[in-house]
Amino acid sequence: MERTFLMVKPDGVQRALIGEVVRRFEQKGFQLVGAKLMQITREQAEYHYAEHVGKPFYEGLVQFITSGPVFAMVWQGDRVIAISRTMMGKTDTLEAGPGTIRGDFAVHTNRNIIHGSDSPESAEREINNFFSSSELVDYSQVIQQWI
Ligand code: RTP
Ligand code: MG
Repeated sequence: MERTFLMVKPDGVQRALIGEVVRRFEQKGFQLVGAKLMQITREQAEYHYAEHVGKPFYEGLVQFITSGPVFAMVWQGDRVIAISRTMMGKTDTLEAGPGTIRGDFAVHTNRNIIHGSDSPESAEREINNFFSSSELVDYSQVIQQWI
């Protein structure tokens, strides 16, 4: 079962969009396996955005992502990495279509509500940056199915 790291960024938390984001992924059919509201450290942010070091937007990006609480999540399901990127919409909000999270809620590319892993390698790396294994549930251990 594929897993991905998704995060409601500080703008999304402040705009009260946590529930809206969670609702979309639940209704799509993915399973939430871990979640927490947290203030990320400068070190975590630098590790998370290491691929962007040296780009003109890097420093602003790190400042933004550490500027307030984020809602960090791990979701699982078939092709969840690619499908969640489609549900998020394009990075450039001009190209993020209606019906996507960024298309529906974001105007500026650097205030774009949500992060999602872009590959299996980045998903593993990002999950480990924000969660310990004890914070993730294993649904195969569930004894009774209620739904
Ligand atoms: P994210 O990592 O946050 O999920 O976003 P992404 O994959 O869609 O985009 P990425 O290329 O990884 O860029 C990370 C964040 O940096 C900001 N950005 N600004 N040209 C620009 O001004 C520019 N390019 C990227 C965006 O806020 C993007 O989410
Ligand atoms: Mg990215």
